[in-house]
Amino acid sequence: MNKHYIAVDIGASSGRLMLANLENGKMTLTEIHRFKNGFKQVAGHDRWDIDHLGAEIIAGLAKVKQAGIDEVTLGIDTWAVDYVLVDEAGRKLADPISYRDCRTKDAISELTAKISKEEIYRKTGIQFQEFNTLYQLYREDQALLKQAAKIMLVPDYLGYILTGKAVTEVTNASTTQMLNLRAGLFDSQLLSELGLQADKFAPLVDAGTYLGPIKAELRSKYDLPQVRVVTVASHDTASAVVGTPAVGDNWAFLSSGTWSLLGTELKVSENGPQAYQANYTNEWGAYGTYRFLKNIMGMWMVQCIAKEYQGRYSFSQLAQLASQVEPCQQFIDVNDDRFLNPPSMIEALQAYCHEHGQKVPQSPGELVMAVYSNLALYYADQLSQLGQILGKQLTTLNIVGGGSNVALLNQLTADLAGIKVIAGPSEATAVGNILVAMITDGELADLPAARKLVRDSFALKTYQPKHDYAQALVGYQHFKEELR
Ligand code: LFR
Repeated sequence: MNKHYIAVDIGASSGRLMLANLENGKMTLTEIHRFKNGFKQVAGHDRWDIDHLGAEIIAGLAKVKQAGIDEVTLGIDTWAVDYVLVDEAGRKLADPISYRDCRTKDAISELTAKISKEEIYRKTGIQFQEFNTLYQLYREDQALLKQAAKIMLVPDYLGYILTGKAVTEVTNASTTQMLNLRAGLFDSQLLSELGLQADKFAPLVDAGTYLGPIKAELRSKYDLPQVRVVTVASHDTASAVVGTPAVGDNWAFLSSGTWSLLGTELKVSENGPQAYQANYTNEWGAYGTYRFLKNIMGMWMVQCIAKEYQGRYSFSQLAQLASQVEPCQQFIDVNDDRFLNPPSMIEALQAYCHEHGQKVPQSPGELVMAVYSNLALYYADQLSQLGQILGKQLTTLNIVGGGSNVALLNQLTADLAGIKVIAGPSEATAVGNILVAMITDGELADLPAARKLVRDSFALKTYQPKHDYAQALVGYQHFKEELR
């Protein structure tokens, strides 16, 4: 009988349950349920509605049962760094605060006055981002933190409400910037800076660990199928990298969603001085790998623009309008902090261009082209830096995730970076989530076999460099130097 696999994949703007089957050596994916996600100001902070996410997973599972499926294996992945504080009785103490909330402003400089940046990077190999769990916990309400029996990262918490079993999965836990690269455990010095002990976290487990069956009471109350929950690579980016159809050793990946995560997979971490200077991160991957990458502002900027136009334009309409505008008309540092959570992205972009004496984009097409051009310029710049740090020539860029559907951006990236781009699958995160569950079940041998299955199952599109933007690249380099 065919086994059924479900990926619960929740990003910052939407979540979905995807059903996968293996047939004739190919994976097929069907979307069973989709729902919105987002944070809202509640009790003074931007918060996620975690109960809503739990309820949507249940609603999706009820649909699975209605489709006549009685037994599934399920994995959960979400964005990283955010956590739920849970009391002794297993109840959440508050809705989790979003990493985009401004509470962590200046927390890096405060904490690193006590323990240096170099030391933290040497220990963890993780990039400095104000939103890392380390700084969120540093700013946490101390009374609430004291009351908490456990600190659970978001996907671990969702697994916990389904099964009653609590773990801390390492691909996601590494993004806290609190794991020690060498010891493979929470770093005791960093914990003590926060006044915490390691037992505030559930035991660490690797991606690909069986968690448990869904609680019987949930099954009977909501008429759900039998569900075996597997702890997969619970960080969405870790799952996306597993689901990247890469071959050979000279590939880079770009996981393109709310964030653009650009990097490569390493077997040995790289936390030397160059990586530190460039603020590259060594997030732990499935099967002993590392995601050596950089966070780039990503589709978030376009999502915000689309929202401001109140749904008048779809993403493909925006891309169509942008394609009528000449690229690279202004240089913007897309990773400027002001774009992290501005009241208006359109105004933030326009103010940036105005301040830097650049042409101010006005129409939706101009705004989106300004974003796409500067994402692609950033990618090109980072790809050459990545090659330099690792001392190797990267020859292929695999773009995966929802953003891999934007042909205009794929071509611009191939042109500006002078690299072959292979786009797809757009559902790499759900695919990677399921691949780890399949390996755990012995349906697939290992990571190379899993990636071969991705290549055999999904249509990929290749973009070769076509246009010469040498002048734009030189202009961008000057601009970046001036910013330094
Ligand atoms: C992508 C992602 C990134 C992480 C950011 C915040 O969805 O997980 O990898 O840096 O969200 O959690």
